[in-house]
Amino acid sequence: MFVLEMLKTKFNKIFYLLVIFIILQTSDLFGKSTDSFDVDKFPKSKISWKEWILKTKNDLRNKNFKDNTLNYLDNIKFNRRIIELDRKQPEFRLTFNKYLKNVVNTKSRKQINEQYNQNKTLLKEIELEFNVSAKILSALWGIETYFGKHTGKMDIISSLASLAYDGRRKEFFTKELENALNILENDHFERNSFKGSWAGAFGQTQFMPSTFLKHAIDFDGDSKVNLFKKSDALASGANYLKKIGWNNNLQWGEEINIQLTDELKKLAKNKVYKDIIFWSGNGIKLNKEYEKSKLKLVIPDSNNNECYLVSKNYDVILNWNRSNYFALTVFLFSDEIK
Ligand SMILES: [Ca+2]
Repeated sequence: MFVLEMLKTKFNKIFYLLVIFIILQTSDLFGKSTDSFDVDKFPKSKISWKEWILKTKNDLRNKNFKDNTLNYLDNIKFNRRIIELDRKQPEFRLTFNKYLKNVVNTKSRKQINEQYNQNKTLLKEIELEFNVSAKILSALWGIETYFGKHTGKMDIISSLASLAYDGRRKEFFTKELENALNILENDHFERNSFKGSWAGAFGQTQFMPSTFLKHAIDFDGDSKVNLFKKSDALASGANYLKKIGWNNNLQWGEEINIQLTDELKKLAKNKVYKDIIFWSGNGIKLNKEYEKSKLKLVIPDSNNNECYLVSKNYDVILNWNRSNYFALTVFLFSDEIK
Protein backbone atom coordinates (compact mmCIF):
# COMPACT_ATOMS: atom_id res chain seq x y z
CA MET A 1 0.00 0.00 0.00
CA PHE A 2 1.48 3.23 -1.33
CA VAL A 3 2.92 5.18 1.63
CA LEU A 4 3.96 1.97 3.27
CA GLU A 5 5.88 0.70 0.34
CA MET A 6 7.92 3.80 0.20
CA LEU A 7 8.63 3.74 3.88
CA LYS A 8 9.64 0.13 3.86
CA THR A 9 13.03 0.76 2.42
CA LYS A 10 13.98 3.13 5.15
CA PHE A 11 12.41 2.05 8.37
CA ASN A 12 12.51 -1.12 10.29
CA LYS A 13 9.68 -3.57 10.38
CA ILE A 14 8.17 -2.51 13.69
CA PHE A 15 7.94 1.04 12.59
CA TYR A 16 6.48 -0.05 9.31
CA LEU A 17 3.76 -1.90 11.17
CA LEU A 18 2.95 1.20 13.16
CA VAL A 19 2.32 3.04 9.96
CA ILE A 20 0.03 0.26 8.83
CA PHE A 21 -1.94 0.71 12.03
CA ILE A 22 -2.39 4.40 11.51
CA ILE A 23 -3.45 4.01 7.92
CA LEU A 24 -5.94 1.32 8.84
CA GLN A 25 -7.22 3.50 11.59
CA THR A 26 -7.61 6.60 9.53
CA SER A 27 -8.83 5.30 6.21
CA ASP A 28 -12.55 5.29 5.57
CA LEU A 29 -12.31 1.91 3.96
CA PHE A 30 -11.69 0.20 7.21
CA GLY A 31 -14.09 0.67 10.03
CA LYS A 32 -12.70 -0.24 13.40
CA SER A 33 -12.89 -3.93 14.00
CA THR A 34 -14.16 -5.39 17.21
CA ASP A 35 -11.90 -5.89 20.21
CA SER A 36 -12.75 -9.53 20.41
CA PHE A 37 -11.45 -10.55 17.02
CA ASP A 38 -10.63 -14.22 16.94
CA VAL A 39 -8.73 -15.25 13.87
CA ASP A 40 -10.25 -18.76 13.95
CA LYS A 41 -13.78 -17.48 13.79
CA PHE A 42 -13.63 -16.32 10.21
CA PRO A 43 -14.75 -16.55 7.53
CA LYS A 44 -18.28 -15.64 8.46
CA SER A 45 -19.69 -17.24 5.32
CA LYS A 46 -21.60 -20.43 6.00
CA ILE A 47 -20.79 -22.00 2.64
CA SER A 48 -17.45 -23.32 1.46
CA TRP A 49 -15.13 -21.24 -0.73
CA LYS A 50 -15.88 -23.47 -3.72
CA GLU A 51 -19.63 -23.16 -3.21
CA TRP A 52 -19.24 -19.43 -2.84
CA ILE A 53 -17.34 -19.17 -6.14
CA LEU A 54 -20.08 -21.11 -7.92
CA LYS A 55 -22.79 -18.97 -6.38
CA THR A 56 -20.95 -15.76 -7.24
CA LYS A 57 -20.44 -16.88 -10.83
CA ASN A 58 -24.13 -17.64 -11.13
CA ASP A 59 -25.11 -14.28 -9.68
CA LEU A 60 -22.81 -12.51 -12.10
CA ARG A 61 -23.91 -14.59 -15.07
CA ASN A 62 -27.38 -13.26 -14.40
CA LYS A 63 -25.90 -9.78 -14.69
CA ASN A 64 -24.68 -10.62 -18.20
CA PHE A 65 -20.99 -11.09 -17.50
CA LYS A 66 -19.24 -13.14 -20.17
CA ASP A 67 -18.09 -16.66 -19.33
CA ASN A 68 -14.51 -15.74 -20.17
CA THR A 69 -14.63 -13.09 -17.48
CA LEU A 70 -16.33 -15.32 -14.92
CA ASN A 71 -13.70 -17.98 -15.50
CA TYR A 72 -11.20 -15.65 -13.86
CA LEU A 73 -12.85 -16.70 -10.60
CA ASP A 74 -12.02 -20.38 -11.14
CA ASN A 75 -8.42 -20.42 -10.10
CA ILE A 76 -8.31 -17.90 -7.30
CA LYS A 77 -7.57 -18.91 -3.75
CA PHE A 78 -9.01 -17.70 -0.48
CA ASN A 79 -6.32 -15.60 1.16
CA ARG A 80 -6.48 -15.80 4.93
CA ARG A 81 -3.71 -13.23 5.33
CA ILE A 82 -5.94 -10.59 3.77
CA ILE A 83 -8.64 -11.23 6.35
CA GLU A 84 -6.06 -10.91 9.10
CA LEU A 85 -5.00 -7.55 7.69
CA ASP A 86 -8.63 -6.48 7.49
CA ARG A 87 -9.12 -7.36 11.15
CA LYS A 88 -5.96 -5.82 12.57
CA GLN A 89 -6.79 -3.59 15.46
CA PRO A 90 -4.70 -0.43 15.49
CA GLU A 91 -2.69 -0.68 18.67
CA PHE A 92 -1.66 2.89 18.96
CA ARG A 93 -1.43 5.98 16.92
CA LEU A 94 1.58 7.75 15.54
CA THR A 95 1.75 11.45 16.28
CA PHE A 96 1.13 13.58 13.22
CA ASN A 97 4.65 14.92 13.39
CA LYS A 98 6.11 11.43 13.20
CA TYR A 99 3.78 10.38 10.38
CA LEU A 100 4.66 13.51 8.42
CA LYS A 101 8.40 12.98 8.82
CA ASN A 102 8.03 9.43 7.57
CA VAL A 103 6.51 10.69 4.35
CA VAL A 104 8.21 14.05 3.91
CA ASN A 105 11.95 13.73 4.44
CA THR A 106 15.21 14.54 2.69
CA LYS A 107 14.91 11.63 0.28
CA SER A 108 11.26 12.12 -0.68
CA ARG A 109 11.72 15.88 -0.93
CA LYS A 110 14.44 15.35 -3.53
CA GLN A 111 12.32 12.70 -5.25
CA ILE A 112 9.18 14.83 -5.58
CA ASN A 113 11.18 17.68 -7.09
CA GLU A 114 12.88 15.34 -9.56
CA GLN A 115 9.60 13.68 -10.54
CA TYR A 116 7.84 17.02 -10.88
CA ASN A 117 10.54 18.35 -13.17
CA GLN A 118 10.85 15.18 -15.23
CA ASN A 119 7.08 14.98 -15.77
CA LYS A 120 6.35 18.67 -15.96
CA THR A 121 5.00 18.62 -19.52
CA LEU A 122 2.48 15.88 -18.70
CA LEU A 123 1.55 17.36 -15.31
CA LYS A 124 1.03 20.83 -16.74
CA GLU A 125 -1.02 19.46 -19.62
CA ILE A 126 -3.25 17.71 -17.07
CA GLU A 127 -3.45 20.81 -14.89
CA LEU A 128 -4.56 22.86 -17.87
CA GLU A 129 -7.23 20.37 -18.91
CA PHE A 130 -8.70 19.58 -15.49
CA ASN A 131 -7.81 22.70 -13.54
CA VAL A 132 -6.22 20.67 -10.78
CA SER A 133 -2.84 21.63 -9.32
CA ALA A 134 0.13 19.75 -10.80
CA LYS A 135 1.84 19.95 -7.42
CA ILE A 136 -1.06 18.39 -5.54
CA LEU A 137 -1.22 15.61 -8.13
CA SER A 138 2.50 15.00 -7.73
CA ALA A 139 2.12 14.78 -3.95
CA LEU A 140 -0.77 12.32 -4.24
CA TRP A 141 1.19 10.26 -6.73
CA GLY A 142 4.18 10.22 -4.39
CA ILE A 143 2.20 9.28 -1.31
CA GLU A 144 0.05 6.65 -2.99
CA THR A 145 2.73 4.73 -4.89
CA TYR A 146 6.02 6.62 -4.54
CA PHE A 147 5.59 7.96 -8.08
CA GLY A 148 4.37 4.71 -9.56
CA LYS A 149 7.19 2.60 -8.11
CA HIS A 150 5.07 0.65 -5.61
CA THR A 151 1.61 -0.10 -6.92
CA GLY A 152 1.11 -3.24 -4.82
CA LYS A 153 1.61 -6.94 -5.51
CA MET A 154 -1.63 -8.53 -4.32
CA ASP A 155 -3.93 -10.06 -6.91
CA ILE A 156 -6.95 -7.77 -6.92
CA ILE A 157 -9.54 -10.42 -7.88
CA SER A 158 -8.31 -12.83 -5.18
CA SER A 159 -8.19 -10.09 -2.54
CA LEU A 160 -11.67 -8.77 -3.25
CA ALA A 161 -13.12 -12.27 -3.48
CA SER A 162 -11.54 -13.21 -0.12
CA LEU A 163 -12.95 -10.09 1.51
CA ALA A 164 -16.37 -10.63 -0.06
CA TYR A 165 -16.40 -14.29 1.01
CA ASP A 166 -15.28 -13.43 4.52
CA GLY A 167 -18.33 -11.24 4.90
CA ARG A 168 -17.39 -8.52 7.38
CA ARG A 169 -18.11 -5.99 4.66
CA LYS A 170 -19.74 -8.38 2.28
CA GLU A 171 -21.84 -5.98 0.23
CA PHE A 172 -19.04 -3.48 -0.27
CA PHE A 173 -16.47 -6.04 -1.38
CA THR A 174 -18.91 -8.10 -3.46
CA LYS A 175 -19.73 -4.93 -5.38
CA GLU A 176 -16.03 -4.08 -5.74
CA LEU A 177 -15.35 -7.60 -7.03
CA GLU A 178 -18.09 -7.13 -9.60
CA ASN A 179 -16.57 -3.76 -10.53
CA ALA A 180 -13.13 -5.33 -10.86
CA LEU A 181 -14.47 -8.03 -13.19
CA ASN A 182 -16.25 -5.35 -15.15
CA ILE A 183 -12.91 -3.59 -15.65
CA LEU A 184 -11.31 -6.83 -16.89
CA GLU A 185 -14.24 -7.49 -19.19
CA ASN A 186 -13.58 -4.19 -20.91
CA ASP A 187 -10.06 -5.27 -21.66
CA HIS A 188 -8.18 -2.24 -20.43
CA PHE A 189 -5.19 -4.28 -19.31
CA GLU A 190 -4.08 -7.87 -18.83
CA ARG A 191 -5.65 -10.05 -16.15
CA ASN A 192 -2.19 -10.91 -14.80
CA SER A 193 -1.21 -7.30 -14.27
CA PHE A 194 -4.31 -6.61 -12.15
CA LYS A 195 -2.43 -6.29 -8.87
CA GLY A 196 -2.51 -3.76 -6.07
CA SER A 197 -3.10 -3.37 -2.35
CA TRP A 198 -4.68 -6.13 -0.29
CA ALA A 199 -7.88 -4.07 0.02
CA GLY A 200 -8.36 -3.70 -3.71
CA ALA A 201 -6.78 -0.36 -4.64
CA PHE A 202 -4.61 -0.48 -7.75
CA GLY A 203 -2.63 1.55 -10.27
CA GLN A 204 -0.33 4.52 -9.82
CA THR A 205 -3.01 6.51 -7.99
CA GLN A 206 -4.46 3.51 -6.10
CA PHE A 207 -8.08 3.64 -7.23
CA MET A 208 -10.65 1.18 -5.96
CA PRO A 209 -12.52 -0.52 -8.86
CA SER A 210 -15.61 1.65 -8.17
CA THR A 211 -13.48 4.81 -8.38
CA PHE A 212 -12.00 3.49 -11.62
CA LEU A 213 -15.44 3.00 -13.16
CA LYS A 214 -16.59 6.45 -12.07
CA HIS A 215 -13.53 8.57 -12.67
CA ALA A 216 -10.75 6.85 -14.61
CA ILE A 217 -10.06 8.05 -18.14
CA ASP A 218 -7.86 7.35 -21.13
CA PHE A 219 -5.47 10.28 -21.44
CA ASP A 220 -2.78 9.00 -23.78
CA GLY A 221 -5.33 8.16 -26.47
CA ASP A 222 -4.75 4.41 -26.87
CA SER A 223 -8.45 3.70 -26.07
CA LYS A 224 -7.45 1.79 -22.91
CA VAL A 225 -7.82 3.14 -19.41
CA ASN A 226 -4.66 1.84 -17.85
CA LEU A 227 -3.90 3.20 -14.40
CA PHE A 228 -0.61 1.32 -14.35
CA LYS A 229 0.58 4.00 -16.80
CA LYS A 230 1.29 7.40 -15.35
CA SER A 231 -0.44 9.46 -18.04
CA ASP A 232 -3.80 7.71 -17.56
CA ALA A 233 -3.32 7.47 -13.79
CA LEU A 234 -2.45 11.13 -13.18
CA ALA A 235 -5.16 12.42 -15.52
CA SER A 236 -7.68 10.10 -13.85
CA GLY A 237 -6.59 11.43 -10.46
CA ALA A 238 -7.13 14.97 -11.71
CA ASN A 239 -10.49 14.05 -13.22
CA TYR A 240 -11.55 12.56 -9.89
CA LEU A 241 -10.48 15.64 -7.89
CA LYS A 242 -12.21 17.94 -10.36
CA LYS A 243 -15.46 15.98 -10.16
CA ILE A 244 -15.50 16.03 -6.38
CA GLY A 245 -15.06 19.77 -6.22
CA TRP A 246 -11.39 20.75 -6.39
CA ASN A 247 -11.03 24.53 -6.71
CA ASN A 248 -7.69 25.39 -8.27
CA ASN A 249 -8.01 29.05 -7.29
CA LEU A 250 -7.82 28.21 -3.62
CA GLN A 251 -4.66 27.92 -1.56
CA TRP A 252 -4.80 24.76 0.53
CA GLY A 253 -3.94 26.56 3.76
CA GLU A 254 -0.92 26.68 6.06
CA GLU A 255 0.46 25.80 9.47
CA ILE A 256 -0.29 28.41 12.10
CA ASN A 257 0.92 29.42 15.53
CA ILE A 258 -1.96 29.82 17.88
CA GLN A 259 -2.74 29.67 21.56
CA LEU A 260 -5.48 27.06 21.64
CA THR A 261 -8.52 28.08 23.65
CA ASP A 262 -11.53 25.88 24.38
CA GLU A 263 -13.49 27.90 21.85
CA LEU A 264 -10.92 27.26 19.10
CA LYS A 265 -10.76 23.56 19.95
CA LYS A 266 -14.52 23.43 19.64
CA LEU A 267 -14.39 25.10 16.22
CA ALA A 268 -11.83 22.51 15.11
CA LYS A 269 -13.89 19.66 16.46
CA ASN A 270 -17.03 20.91 14.72
CA LYS A 271 -15.11 21.65 11.51
CA VAL A 272 -16.41 25.20 11.27
CA TYR A 273 -15.20 27.39 8.42
CA LYS A 274 -14.60 31.04 9.30
CA ASP A 275 -13.48 34.01 7.23
CA ILE A 276 -10.03 35.56 7.34
CA ILE A 277 -11.23 38.46 9.50
CA PHE A 278 -12.21 35.99 12.19
CA TRP A 279 -8.83 34.23 12.18
CA SER A 280 -6.90 37.52 12.08
CA GLY A 281 -9.03 38.67 14.99
CA ASN A 282 -7.74 35.66 16.90
CA GLY A 283 -4.18 36.87 16.43
CA ILE A 284 -3.26 34.57 13.56
CA LYS A 285 -0.81 35.91 11.03
CA LEU A 286 -1.31 34.23 7.66
CA ASN A 287 1.47 34.01 5.09
CA LYS A 288 -0.56 33.11 2.02
CA GLU A 289 -3.30 35.10 0.27
CA TYR A 290 -6.82 33.78 0.75
CA GLU A 291 -8.98 36.73 -0.29
CA LYS A 292 -12.57 35.84 0.53
CA SER A 293 -12.21 32.09 1.02
CA LYS A 294 -13.11 30.62 4.37
CA LEU A 295 -10.78 28.47 6.41
CA LYS A 296 -11.17 25.93 9.16
CA LEU A 297 -8.86 24.87 11.94
CA VAL A 298 -7.40 21.36 11.89
CA ILE A 299 -5.60 19.95 14.92
CA PRO A 300 -4.33 16.59 13.66
CA ASP A 301 -3.57 14.89 16.97
CA SER A 302 -4.26 15.26 20.65
CA ASN A 303 -0.78 16.62 21.36
CA ASN A 304 -2.00 19.97 20.01
CA ASN A 305 1.55 20.62 18.82
CA GLU A 306 0.59 21.44 15.25
CA CYS A 307 -2.36 23.46 14.02
CA TYR A 308 -3.38 24.21 10.46
CA LEU A 309 -5.89 26.43 8.76
CA VAL A 310 -7.22 24.81 5.60
CA SER A 311 -9.51 25.77 2.73
CA LYS A 312 -12.39 23.75 1.31
CA ASN A 313 -9.94 21.83 -0.90
CA TYR A 314 -9.09 19.95 2.27
CA ASP A 315 -12.48 18.25 2.15
CA VAL A 316 -11.81 17.24 -1.45
CA ILE A 317 -8.66 15.39 -0.39
CA LEU A 318 -10.58 13.83 2.52
CA ASN A 319 -13.01 12.49 -0.05
CA TRP A 320 -10.06 10.71 -1.68
CA ASN A 321 -8.91 9.30 1.66
CA ARG A 322 -10.74 10.08 4.86
CA SER A 323 -7.70 10.69 7.01
CA ASN A 324 -6.61 14.03 8.43
CA TYR A 325 -3.01 12.85 8.48
CA PHE A 326 -3.21 11.88 4.80
CA ALA A 327 -4.83 15.14 3.67
CA LEU A 328 -2.43 17.42 5.55
CA THR A 329 0.54 15.40 4.34
CA VAL A 330 -0.58 15.69 0.71
CA PHE A 331 -0.65 19.48 1.11
CA LEU A 332 2.62 19.78 3.01
CA PHE A 333 4.36 17.45 0.56
CA SER A 334 3.09 19.53 -2.38
CA ASP A 335 4.61 22.64 -0.76
CA GLU A 336 8.03 20.96 -0.97
CA ILE A 337 8.05 21.36 -4.75
CA LYS A 338 10.17 24.41 -5.39
CA1 LIG B 1 -4.69 5.04 -22.20
